[in-house]
This record gives sequence, structure tokens and C-alpha cells, in this order.
Amino acid sequence: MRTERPVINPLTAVRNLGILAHVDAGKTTVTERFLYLTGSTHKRGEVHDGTTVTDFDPQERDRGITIFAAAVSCAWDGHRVNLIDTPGHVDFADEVERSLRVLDGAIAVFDAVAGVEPQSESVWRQADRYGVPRIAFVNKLDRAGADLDTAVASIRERLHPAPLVVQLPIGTEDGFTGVVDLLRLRALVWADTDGPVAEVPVPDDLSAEARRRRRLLEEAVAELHPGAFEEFCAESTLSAGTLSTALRDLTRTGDGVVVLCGSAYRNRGIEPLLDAVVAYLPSPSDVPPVRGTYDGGAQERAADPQVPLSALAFKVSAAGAGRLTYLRIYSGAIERGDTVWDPGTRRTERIGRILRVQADRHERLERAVAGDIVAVAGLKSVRAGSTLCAPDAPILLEPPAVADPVVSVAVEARRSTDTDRLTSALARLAEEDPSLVVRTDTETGQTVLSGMGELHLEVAVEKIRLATGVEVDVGRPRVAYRETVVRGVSGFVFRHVKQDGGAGQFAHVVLDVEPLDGPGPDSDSDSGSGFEFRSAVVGGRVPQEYVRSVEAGCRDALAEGPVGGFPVTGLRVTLTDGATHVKDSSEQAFRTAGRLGLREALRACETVLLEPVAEVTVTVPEDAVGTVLGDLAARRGRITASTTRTGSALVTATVPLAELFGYATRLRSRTQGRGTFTARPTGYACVPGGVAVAR
Ligand SMILES: Nc1nc2c(ncn2[C@@H]2O[C@H](COP(=O)(O)OP(=O)(O)OP(=O)(O)O)[C@@H](O)[C@H]2O)c(=O)[nH]1
Ligand SMILES: [Mg+2]
Repeated sequence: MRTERPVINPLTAVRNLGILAHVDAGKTTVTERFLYLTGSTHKRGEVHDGTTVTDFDPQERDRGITIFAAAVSCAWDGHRVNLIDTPGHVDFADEVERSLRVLDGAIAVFDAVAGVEPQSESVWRQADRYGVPRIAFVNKLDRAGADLDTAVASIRERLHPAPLVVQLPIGTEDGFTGVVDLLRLRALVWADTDGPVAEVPVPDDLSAEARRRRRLLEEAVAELHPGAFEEFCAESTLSAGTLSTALRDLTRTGDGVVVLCGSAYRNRGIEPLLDAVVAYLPSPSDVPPVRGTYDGGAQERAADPQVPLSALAFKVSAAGAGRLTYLRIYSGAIERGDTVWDPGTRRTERIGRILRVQADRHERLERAVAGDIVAVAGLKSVRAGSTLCAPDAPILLEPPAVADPVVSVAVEARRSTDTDRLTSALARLAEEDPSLVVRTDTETGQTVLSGMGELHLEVAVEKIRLATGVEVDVGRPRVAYRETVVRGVSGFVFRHVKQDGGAGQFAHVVLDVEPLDGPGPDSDSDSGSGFEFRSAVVGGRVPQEYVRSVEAGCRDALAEGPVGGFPVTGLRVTLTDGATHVKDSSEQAFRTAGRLGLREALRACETVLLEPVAEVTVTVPEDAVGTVLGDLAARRGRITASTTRTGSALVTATVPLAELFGYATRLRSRTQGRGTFTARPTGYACVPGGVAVAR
């Protein structure tokens, strides 16, 4: 169907996209087929054989899941497609977040049997936050029980009101052999799993259904797109050209989601998916100029190789070939030897080799320009989230959000002689993955590693063992508790005065402390998050620079709360009054007053302990539902829904994360291996019984 034309690679012929989905929907398999079809690889790899290009890490091959986002690149129909295959497991959601920050578009993959699964919903919302245009691919149409219409209904119900289906499957399950392209009203058929696609007339028995669905598509598009609406009113129909233009516009505005289908495993539906990427998803020049700041002023850079450089480092990898920094270049260009500026650290860096990344293989480039995603060697202190820009045209881009870790373990080298090696390996790991945090417990002196979940930490420790040979003893997992204020105080007076000879200290502050409004502890969002500081001081009774010191002091005080010494969130502090002394007041004195003042004030407030909770979705055979419900109740779970579908039951519950350690093993044994579950952290909730539970 396609003849390969040479890649000219102007900006309009580039697509930077990610593949997003729930675990196991088939992202890596779709990526693998893209590479095979475009001639980037000559062998078709399989996840279950551990032979795919993007799951190249030994742990990915062993576990059969994607852990690290991998970048690959291929050429299709005169376009360069830069692709990031992301992990679906919730513990690695931060890896997805960093990828989304630098992508212009995405393919959301769905399992045609399961439809929208919990993590597909989460990544969809993540992509919403970054305004990333998407097309949907309903995969696994060859599976028993696969049904495009049901999957589309679940997309409509849970993700987007306007899924625009552009294909009709030919055959079902094992007999799924092709699709009718509803735009061109032609059938695309794959005779065998290795063969090319053949384009044939629509089979007679599907002709009426294809026309009916084409009509539905026209109506749906006319309703959403003014240009198409006009044509529809005038002609009572829409041409394939108008449909295609309108679908492109609707994808880019997010008003509609084009839905395609296929079976990646059987190599069916992949060519049209690549065509859709090129036709509907935006190129770097279609997206708005990147925005940033510098010295308080707003800055903007167009996606143009001629303007000054702006680039965002979204991934750092220290493995194998030395330290590589993955960059999305938004404007300007880089060449080997260029000096660039990191406005975050205020340091210059020198660009070493520039590489086009093909998972674990690299192709050297002389130059990379706006719109490109490349890896660069030679950058020393750049981290994931850092901006790089031209030294004479500084701009700071907003880094991707980093989630707070929710689970921790104490780690210790089994042989004390390995302690230093473990320390440096941990530091390197945290540099590569900002959602891993390493700290030393002040009370016990233990090294504590925190991350997004049990699997995240297990993978991190295993990575150290594989890379360094250091054997690590790992403690019991613990969740990250927090504290919050439920009833505040007002007019709390604190005086910090030391005037017993020498340089004195004098700072008076008056504080109001109140809970930050927000969703209640049982709601789905991140309750109890955040800290706000305001000053309501009048008449210059506390000068501005001291107000800033008080704020800094208050932030210091948030590190340890009065209930159990856990971080405090979800509160607003207002400095309402204060007093200074001509000689003895200083920024230091006010910072101390802020810290000690808020610490005391918090003791006067009513504060509670919060623990992370997760939404758990368990799928089990119907006969095991009773056991599962009982077990969830024993884990302080609150059942929110329970439905059955073709012999299996789906139970959804909100469960404290602390109760989920070891749940995978328990569920397996209680259901003779037939139960599966996913858990998605949804926020914090009050701990009944308070601190006794946390200890
Ligand atoms: N029957 C069938 N199986 C498929 C299809 N696509 C993928 N699979 C299988 O589904 C399993 C998961 O596929 P992956 O490609 O690893 O899924 P993923 O979305 O990358 O998974 P994570 O990266 O772990 O989130 C593998 O065993 C694949 O062989 C398909 O179209 N049909
Ligand atoms: Mg994968």
C-alpha cells in the first residue's frame, strides 16, 4: 500500500509520539510491529520470548513487562516517527509522566476484551493534563471475547464523549482478518501474519454495515466540526477528504478521538495505524511555541531551528555506554561541541556525541534540531527535568511533575565492605529516576529508599545487584504517612528572643493556621496536599525580607508533624502580625521564629495522621468473589463496586496501601492463581486509630 520515500525530515514530517496504556494492552508489541514494518528491524520480536527491541533491559525480559520508557525511531511514508514505548504498570507512572511532557501526540492502546482498564484511565488523565492529542487503537481483536463496539462504548463512558471509529473489523476472534477503512470504503486484508496488507473491495456481506457506520461517522464529525457541518448541510454527506481534514483538526483540539483497531500480535491493523499517526497527530510545528520563564518574565520559543536553543532533558540513563541524557529539542539546534546553559543549576555544559536512539542501539548524528528527540553524551550535571538553552538567550522550561513516593524500605549492603558502593549506586539510581528518593533516617541511621510501590523498589534493588554485584538486604516495606490539620488556631503568638549579651536575636510572629480547603479524605483526589503561606501584615510591621524568612521557617517546620513526626501537608499559614527590634532582628531570627512558631502552633491545632490509599480492582472467577470480599474487608478495604461479566467478577475497592503489601501472593493462593488485580494510588485518607497503626 505504501511505497517508501526518502525521509526529508523537515519539521512537518516529524511525529513525536508515545504509546500509552494499561499494563499488557500491547504497547511494546505495537512498537515492535512498527519497527518491523518500517524496516527498522528485520526480525519480529515477541514480549514473551524476551526478544523485543524496546524491552531490552534484563529485568524487562525476565518479567515480561516494560519498566523503562524506551525511545525508538522509524520512517514511514516520508515521515520520521519518534516513538516512546511507555510502561503500563502503575509503579512506573512517573516514567510515563516524564515522557508525556515531551511528546506531541500519543496512541492509547486498549485490550479489545477488557476495554478501558484502570491504568488506561490514569494515563489518559495524565495525557489530558499535558494536552497531548491522542488516537486510540483497540488491540487484541483476535482474542476470544474481543469486541470493538463494547471497547468503544467503554471509551465513550469513561474517557471521551466522542470516539470516532474509522474502521469496521472483518471477522471476529480467530477469524479476524482485516478491516474496512470507512473513509475510503475499501477493505484491508492480511492473509497471514507475516504477509503484506492487500487492498480489496468491501466484501458484499459487510457493505451495508460499512455504509451505515460511515454515515454514523459523518454525522458525528459534522456535529463537532464547523467546516464539516457546512458541507454536510449542503451535500448531506461528507467526502473522504473533508472527513480526513476534520478528523485531523478534532484530534488536535481534543474534541474527538479517532479509533482504529487490529491485532498487533498477528500483525494486523498496523499499516493503517501508522497512516493515522501521520495523518492525524500533530508535527512539532503544529503545536504551540514552548513556554518558559526567566528572571520572572515569560518566554516563548517557536519550533524553529533558526531561533535560540531550548531543550528539556526528560530522562537520564547511566547504564552501558556511559551517561546519556535524553533531550526534546523545542527550538534551535545542537551540534557536537556546542556550549549550552542549564539555567536551573546556572552552569554551562558541553554537548558530546549526539545520538538517535534505537532502544539500546544508537546512531550518531552530526546535528539535531527543533522537534527532535535525541540522546546526548557528555552532559555532567543535567538531570531529568533540567532545561538546556543558548547561554545568551536563557529560558527555563517547566519540568515534568514528580510524584511523591508512597512506599519506603530500609536498604543495607549485606557485606559492610560494600556500603560505599551501595551508596553511590543509590545516588546514581535516584539521578536516573526522580521518583526514587534516598535518605538517611535520622532516628535509626538506616538508609531508606522510597518510591512509587513495592515493584518499583524491588526493580531498583535488583538493578543495583545486576549492575554492581552488591547484595542488598531490604527491610519491610512501609508507606509514607503524612499529617494534616483538621482544626486550626488563630492569633498564635510566638516570640523568639535572645538578648543575653553578644549579637541578640529578636523576632515576634503571630500566625493563623487553618486547613486548606479541598476534597474530603474519602474523595478520589489527593486530599491533604499542599501548603500555602500568606502575609496579612499591615503597616510594614514586619519587613518583606523577614516575611520571606518566616515562610522559609514554616516550610522547615512542615518536615515533622506533632502526631508522629511525619511531613505535614494540607494547611494554610497566615502571618498576621509581628514585631522587630532595631538591632537584634535578622532574617535568621525570623526564620527560627517561623520554624519554632509553626511547630508550637501545630501542637495547638487538631491534627490527624493520613495514609496513602489506592483504588484496587480485582478480577476473579465468580465462585471466588466471597473470599475476595472478605479478604478486602479484613484489609480495611471499602468496596465501591462489584460487577460480573461473562463468568468473572470485577470488584473495586479503596484500600489503604499499607494493607496491600503481599496482596498479590495472597490473592493468587486464595483463588488458585485465577485472580488478578491492579492498584492505583488515589490520595490520602485519615488513619483510624491514628499513630498506633503507623508504628
Ligand atoms: N492475542 C493477542 N495478544 C497480544 C496482542 N498484542 C500483544 N499481545 C500479548 O499481550 C502480552 C502483553 O503485550 P505487551 O506488548 O508486552 O504489552 P505492554 O502494553 O507493552 O505491557 P507493559 O509494557 O508491561 O505495560 C504479550 O504476551 C503479547 O504477546 C494481540 O494483538 N493479540
Ligand atoms: Mg510494554
